[in-house]
This record gives sequence, structure tokens and C-alpha cells, in this order.
Amino acid sequence: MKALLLITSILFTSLLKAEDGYRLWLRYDKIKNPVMLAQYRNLINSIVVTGTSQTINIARQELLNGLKGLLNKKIPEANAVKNNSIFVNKKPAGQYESPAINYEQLGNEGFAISSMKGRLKDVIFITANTDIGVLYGVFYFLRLIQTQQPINNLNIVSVPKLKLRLLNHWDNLNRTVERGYAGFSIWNWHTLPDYIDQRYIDYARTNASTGINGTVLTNVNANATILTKPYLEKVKALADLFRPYGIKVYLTARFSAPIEIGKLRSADPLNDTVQQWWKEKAKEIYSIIPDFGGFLVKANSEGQPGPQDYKRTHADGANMLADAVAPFNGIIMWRAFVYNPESMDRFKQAYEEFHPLDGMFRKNVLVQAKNGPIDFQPREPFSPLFGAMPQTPLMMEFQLTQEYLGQGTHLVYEATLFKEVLNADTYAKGKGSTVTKVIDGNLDNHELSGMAGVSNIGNDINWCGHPFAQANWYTLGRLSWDPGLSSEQIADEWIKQTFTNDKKTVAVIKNMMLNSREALVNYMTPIGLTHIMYNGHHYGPMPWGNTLNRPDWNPVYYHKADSAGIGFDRTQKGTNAVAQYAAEVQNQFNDINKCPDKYLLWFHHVSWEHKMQSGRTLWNELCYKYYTGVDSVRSFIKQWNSLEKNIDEDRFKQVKQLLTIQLKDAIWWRNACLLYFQTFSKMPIPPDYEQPDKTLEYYKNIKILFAPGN
Ligand code: GCV
Repeated sequence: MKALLLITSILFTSLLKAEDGYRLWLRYDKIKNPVMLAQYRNLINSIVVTGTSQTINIARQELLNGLKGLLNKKIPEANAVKNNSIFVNKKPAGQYESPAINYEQLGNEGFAISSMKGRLKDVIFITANTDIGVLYGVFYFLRLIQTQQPINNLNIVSVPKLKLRLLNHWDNLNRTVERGYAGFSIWNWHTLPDYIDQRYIDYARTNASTGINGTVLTNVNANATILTKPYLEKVKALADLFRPYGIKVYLTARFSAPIEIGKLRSADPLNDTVQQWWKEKAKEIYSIIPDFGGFLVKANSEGQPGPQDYKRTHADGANMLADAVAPFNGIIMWRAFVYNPESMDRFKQAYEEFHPLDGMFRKNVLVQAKNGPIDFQPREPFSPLFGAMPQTPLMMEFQLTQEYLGQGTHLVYEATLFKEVLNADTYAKGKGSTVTKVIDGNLDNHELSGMAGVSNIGNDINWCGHPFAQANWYTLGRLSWDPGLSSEQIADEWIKQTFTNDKKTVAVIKNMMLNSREALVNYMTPIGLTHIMYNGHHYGPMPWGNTLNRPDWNPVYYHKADSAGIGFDRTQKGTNAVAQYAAEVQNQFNDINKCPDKYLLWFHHVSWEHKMQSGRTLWNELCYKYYTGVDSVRSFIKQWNSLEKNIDEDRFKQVKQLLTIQLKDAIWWRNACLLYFQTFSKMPIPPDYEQPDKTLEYYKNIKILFAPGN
């Protein structure tokens, strides 16, 4: 009987411990390190939280739950501050001896966490001007404990550097997700507004934990139905839930909505009736959701309607919507992702269309540009729009969902990609005019500033599909709060909160994460190759692709391989796309001897025999990079396997299996690309490399019929 009980209880405990990843980085498991645990237990005896708003109640509950889990001990709530209290208070500490806190500096969302000095011992004071600032402070404080930082001498002030910190969902009303690899949409429009899924609350809480303060609920390939009354009631239900977490709701506006749901005959932005229709629509929306954030718009791009259908400009379109939401303090995020088939170089288009419009947008418009000039490729130079529109706030759009980065199966930590772009120097106002300074509004003195991440969230139990994809969601929150954070620090925090604080394990996982994006670039598109994936689903290599009617959708358009060499000549002798950058950048990219290897084929058509910075010929370098990429994945597998005892069984197995797919895919990319490019270079893959075991024909015949997220 005893044995049976024991077995049942072991089974039960292991069931309880099943690691499905649902808790993301807010796990609050008991601290394993006994010394740290004892320290925290000694330092924290009670909490005092003043205030009764919904947000403050959330903060109180989070602190109670978090501490209970982490310290494995119930920390009581007290009425008065004593020794070893955590004191959470929106206002100055009043009767207690308050540390000197510059409240003005904290603004509407910042917070301070300070160890109070004076009569009472070891009081930690979490404060802000606003309730949401308090909540952010509580999450920050819990993170300190989750990541096992000392908490005995705190003097922290944290203020977000960007105003808009947004997720962009590409979720359709039928719950499919464009480029989604984590199941269906988390928004169940059918059961809203009456049924509130616990996930909505967990979603809000998770976002708030990193400072994300807005969400665009719907796909930029928009459906006007979302703007009809019944759907607005559903949106309201979400907005009401998200509000106490500091999250505003935004929607995508389909430009032709006045025709589709308004029964007008036109959507011309300069037509009075159309303008009036949008004004009425905005009024209706704000009567239902008073703090509605505004609209995100994709117009005249990939078949979406827009102002150019009426021979008007993007500014005309954006301004019409801006005027409609302005009385309610709404904003418009107008996307710069535009290209049409006639252009000689897709690279140049966004700049060509938007640069001349600088200064013509209303004050409440931001132009939202993707990080690079083409489309979320594994590596792109920064978009030349950054630095080129000083009179317009530019919002950064990164893609969390890994459309071109191995989708749901490859382990890729994107912070290094994002940081590469943020740190890039546009030279717009001389040296040091980084992309960060453009988007945080500092370079050109803009009030509005923002960063968006195309969401990688779905209804999979672990939210993001690949366990490591969660890190990219986390990164968006942390980087949009502070673009100055390093990839390393963000990884470190995420690993400690998501997996463990064990030093060796953290070091191994961090190493994998920090090298993962470069590995992917190497096995997919090294040396500045780009856009050579299958069309449609975008999974796997298809450098030979040349059958679509639009040349700028065909891989051959991008690599231009021939017997002389490979790469797209965008120098002054080619399409002169380099001219869109400031002189310093231009000079670098234009000169084959100065252009960094990693961007070489973005800007030059390079001979197969060209001597690279490594001393190898281009062809040999290409082989070297592709083989290095595959080797990196092999090394990730080894590193991961070494952690078997340190990671819970569920997530260990999941990642292990996914890495096996990643390796297969990496080999597929390497072999397919090299065999294909070899038909032009006519050069051998160096004999000391393992040779492809399949023919080019084999790779050309691979078909993926039912790819997700398409
Ligand atoms: C939402 C790429 C994707 C499209 C996406 C588009 C965009 O082209 O493949 O699925 O559409 O970018 O960003 O608008």
C-alpha cells in the first residue's frame, strides 16, 4: 500500500511538473540556490502595497504570487511598513524616509526601485508616477529575484526609451495566422465578447512584464469586417481586459472599408464623403473603446488597396485617417513596405515613394518601416529610410515570427539581428546617427517613437511553437523599452527566467542563442545572398526559382548568378541603390574593397575568383560559409545534449527533436544552394568537405504541399 502511494505521488508530482512552456518567463519556481534563497527570505518579510486600482491590484497579486513561488513561502501583506518590507507606493514615501527620487524623470511609465535608508532596515521601495509604472516596477523587481541578483542595495531608475512598444498580429478573423507557426490565432472572434479565455489575461500580463504597451490585433492584409459594430464589441472586450496592464488596442484599417462596409462608391482620401465616413467610424470606435490606440495600415502593397488607386499619395491616405482619429488622440502607423513589379530594383522602392513625402504627414502619423529594404531576410543592411526622413517619426518593424528564419523549427535568437540594425550608423547627422537614435526620436526631436514586432504568438500550448521562439517575444519587449540593452543581457535574463540559473547551463544556452542567427545566415544566405527561398510558403531553398510572373518574387532576380559571378550590382554602376544612403555609408557599400563581406552580394556582382577578406576566393568562401553553418547546428546539438540532466525532460526532448530538423534543413540548404551555384561557377566543392549525397535534381523536386502559415 505504501509503495503504491509512493508511486502515485511520484507520478502525480511528475505530472504537475510537466513543462509545457505555457508559463513562459514568468515561472516563479522556487529558487534552487540555497544561499540565495536564504538571503531573499531574510530580506523579505512583508509587502505593503498602497492603492486599490485594478492595475495596483494586479501588481499586488503578482508580487504575492511571485514571491510565494520563488521563496516557497507565503509573504504576508502588512498595513504598515516595517523592517524588511517591500513597499509599493505610487507617491513619494511620505511618512517614511524616502530616498531622493526624481519623479519628474520617471514620466508616465517609468519607475524607481530603491533601498530605503534610515530608521527602518532593509525596506525596498518600488515607486512611480502612475499605476502602470508601479506594475512595471514590480515585474522588474521580480525579475531581479528570478535571475538571482542582489537586492540589498538597490538604486534603479528605469524609463522606457520608446513610446510605442507594440506587437503586430497578422491574425485573420477566421483564426488563421499569416506566417504563423504556433497554431491558430489566440483571438477567438467567434466566442468573443462573452467568453474570456484565460489566455487573454496571461497574454496581457506577459506583455506587461516586459513593457509592451500596445497590440495590433489584426493582419495588415486587412479585413474591413473588424470595423463593424459586432466586431468592435469583441475588440472592446479585449481592450477592457488589457487596459489595466497598460496595453492599448489598435486595429488594421483596410483602405477600401468605406466601399466594403460603408457602401460608398469610392475610398478616395480626398473625397469629402470618404473623409466623413472615416470620421464617423473613428467616432463610433472611440465611443466603444475610449482609449483605442489607432490604425496600422498596409496600402498599395501586395494587392492591398490604397490611396494610389485614386492617384493620391501615401501622405494623402495617412493624413485622412490621421484627421479622423486626431480628436481622440489616436495615431496612424502607415507602413512603408511597398514595391511594385515595374521597379528596376525592389531595394529602392520604399525610399523612392516615401522620401519625397517627408514633412507631409500629420503630427499623429508614424511611418513604419521594416528593418531592411526588402523583407525580413536573415540578413539585410538597414533600410535607407532610416535617417532619410528627418521630419517624420519612423517606427521600426521587426519580425518575430520566423517567416524566413526557419519558421517553427529552427532555433534562432533574433536579438542579434535586431541589434545589428539598431546599432547601424546612418550618418544622417554625422557619425553616431544610429538607427536607434532615429527611431527613439532623439536624432530629429520627435515626440512619437516606436518599435513593433510581428507577433510569433499562436494558440499552441507554449504560445510560440518552438520553445526558443519565446525569447524573441521577450526580446521585443525588452529592446523596445531600451534599445541599448545587449543581446547577451537579454538572453541571460530570458534563460534564467525560462530554464534555470545554473551557471553552466546558462552559459551553454547563451552560447547557442548568440550564435544561432549567424549560423542560420551561413547555411541559408551567406555573404549577402538574399531571398532565395521557395516562393509561397518560404520554407527551404529554391535559388533556381524563376517561374513567377513578377520578377521581383523570383530568387534569380536577387542573386543574379552567372558564369562571371554572383550578386546584385547596386553600386553607382548598377542600380545605384547605394545612393539612398548617406555619403559615408554609400562609400563603404559602393566599394567592393570596403564593403563588409556580410553585405557583399547585396551590393556587388562579384567574380567567383574574387579574393575575399579571408583570403579565399568567393566560391571557396561560399562553400566555407555553407559548411560552417551546418557545423554550427551540429555543435548546437552537441551542446544541447550536454544539458540533458539540467533541463526538464519535456523541453529537452522538444528542442532536441527540433534541432534534428534544423540540421536536416541546414544540410538541405547547403547542398541545394551549392549544387545550384556550382552550375555557374563550375568549381568543385573542396574535397575535404563532405560532398552532397543527393543531386541538384533531387533538391529541385522537393515539394512542401501543406506548409503552415502560408
Ligand atoms: C502580411 C511578406 C510576407 C507577407 C506579408 C508581407 C507584409 O511579403 O510574405 O505574408 O503580408 O510581407 O509585411 O505585408
